[in-house]
Amino acid sequence: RIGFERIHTYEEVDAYLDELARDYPNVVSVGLGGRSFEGRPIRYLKISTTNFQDTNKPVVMLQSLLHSREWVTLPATLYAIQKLVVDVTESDLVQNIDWIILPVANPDGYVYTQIDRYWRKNRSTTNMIGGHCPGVDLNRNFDYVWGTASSPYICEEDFHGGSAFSEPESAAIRDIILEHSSRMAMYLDIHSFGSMILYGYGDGVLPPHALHLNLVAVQMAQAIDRVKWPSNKNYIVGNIRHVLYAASGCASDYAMSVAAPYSYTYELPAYRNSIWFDGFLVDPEFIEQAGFETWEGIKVGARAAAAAF
Ligand code: 0X9
Ligand code: ZN
Repeated sequence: RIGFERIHTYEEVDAYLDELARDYPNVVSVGLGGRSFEGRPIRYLKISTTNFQDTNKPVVMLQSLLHSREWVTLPATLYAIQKLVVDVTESDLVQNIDWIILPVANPDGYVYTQIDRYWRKNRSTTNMIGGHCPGVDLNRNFDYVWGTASSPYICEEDFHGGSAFSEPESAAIRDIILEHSSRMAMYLDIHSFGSMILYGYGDGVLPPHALHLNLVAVQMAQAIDRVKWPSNKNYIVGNIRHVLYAASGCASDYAMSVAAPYSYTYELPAYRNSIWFDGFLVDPEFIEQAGFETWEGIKVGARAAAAAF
């Protein structure tokens, strides 16, 4: 069991995954997606009441910490694990859906944020010039219109890397997506902050089912708004390019293009007391609330995606 009084470290999460696999061997197993640039295992939870390998159930994939400074996204996926595996409060969600949950999508970056809190990218040194500017923005490194709305400059926060999937972390996520592409109904890449549910594509081109994407996102947003922290603003829903900015090589766009019809970038709110806030930092009293609110949205989205599967 893991608490929500603080945000846990990479090592703690890693140990927790093993603990779950030990305590719930019939529903939980741990997958190894490969290794990060610095060699850390990229491990994810597979949750299935039947055998994960041979079933036709839809899969919902949740992911957090692709951007390492977006700490509050971690308790959001851990909360989902808690509800699906430990509490099992909504048994239909585990009966009808298989889940893939990747809590630390960028392990090296996350470990590095313990000393440099605002680090966003991974820690790859491949492109450094004169020992400066490590790191690739993993959410610009996927193969969907790669390199068209991102930075070619190594020091920029949205540096896209040498080529699509040049980074072991994005390649590992690609492989997880592809392995389950035929039954992936929903992919949620959880980020922060801004209170938004965004869908592709990052160049502003809408997929044929955009109205469905929008409808399900609105339903998710409404479910969250009903229970949200009162001083936080309502969620905004829309195409990334239309409501925020153009972005290429995003994980959620890649997932939608090859696998999941319902694919979103979920931007959690900033959870702070002070109005002089920095939205990447999280006041501890909001950690469980963040998990709870996000879960309200995930439930609605997962049920809709599974019903349409
Ligand atoms: O820019 C990003 O990577 C995301 N915002 S963040 O502040 N967390 O960095 C939004 C990406 C959304 N992209 C697509 N839906 N394509
Ligand atoms: Zn992000």
